[in-house]
Amino acid sequence: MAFVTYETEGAVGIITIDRPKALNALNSEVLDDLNAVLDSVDVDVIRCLVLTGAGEKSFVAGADIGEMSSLTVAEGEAFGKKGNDIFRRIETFPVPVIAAINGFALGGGCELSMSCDIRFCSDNAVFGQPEVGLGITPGFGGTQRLARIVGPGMAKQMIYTARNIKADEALRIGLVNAVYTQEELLPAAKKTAAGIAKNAPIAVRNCKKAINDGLEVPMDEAIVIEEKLFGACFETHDQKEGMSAFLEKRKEKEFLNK
Ligand code: DAK
Repeated sequence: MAFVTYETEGAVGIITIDRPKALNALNSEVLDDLNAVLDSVDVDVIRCLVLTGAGEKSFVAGADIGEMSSLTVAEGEAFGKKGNDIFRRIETFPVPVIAAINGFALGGGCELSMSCDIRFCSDNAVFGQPEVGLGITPGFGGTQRLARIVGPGMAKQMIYTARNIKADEALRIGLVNAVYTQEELLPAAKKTAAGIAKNAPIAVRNCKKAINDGLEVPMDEAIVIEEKLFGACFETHDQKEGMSAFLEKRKEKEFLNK
């Protein structure tokens, strides 16, 4: 793949968008490569993913403006669907995905980070949805996910003004979970990913699904979603192992993802 690399460290997979000449902007090829990398993740082995951008300046500086500039209405819709399908795939991916945002996260870059479960950023990170300044709306889920993450008032302010915000403000409004120096960012993301990977994988997956699916429906239905996914953990090897370890007062647990 030309624009996306994938490596593993134990049960953690690290996906890097690697198109630094264009500040990792998302063109169709990058999106295709990202989709192909997700196809290649062995979710029987990998228990958490980290998604980052190559270089020290940018996570993803948005959808590729050059490619978008001459799209017809039909092509624009198709491009939006391509991105949306991949971002939704990340959002619903069986294992958690941590975005390690190492610089610009503008437009499609901010939207990509918001499709991840957890966002960490470096102190030079810049977030924004500049689309209305380009004559378009956010097209990769920005109007929907930003409002859900930071609330409608703040999302509307960011989107209508097209104003960028820095890492400290992103932290203050809850767009990111934590801010690190550039050097500390990737190690911190990997450390958190490794911590997640140590826990019972079926339980972690079910938590992701319960939170995601539950947020889409009224509370009475959400509680039923939780009940089902809670129940589904029982009779698994990992539920028995986790509880046996507690009862036998031993620290070592061997979670087998079954
Ligand atoms: N697209 C293409 N190339 C980009 C790019 C982008 N988004 N961002 C940067 N680049 C390229 C620059 O053109 C430049 O290329 P060369 O001129 O060297 O060939 C190279 O990356 C370095 O950029 P700069 O020279 O501009 O670097 P600076 O440090 O001076 O500035 C910057 C960095 C991030 C502030 C600046 O590059 C910038 O403002 N970039 C554009 C940021 C932006 O507006 N991003 C949002 C894009 S809009 C939809 C689907 C999707 C979307 C919308 C609708 N549907 C189909 C419904 C999503 C839209 C967006 O994401």
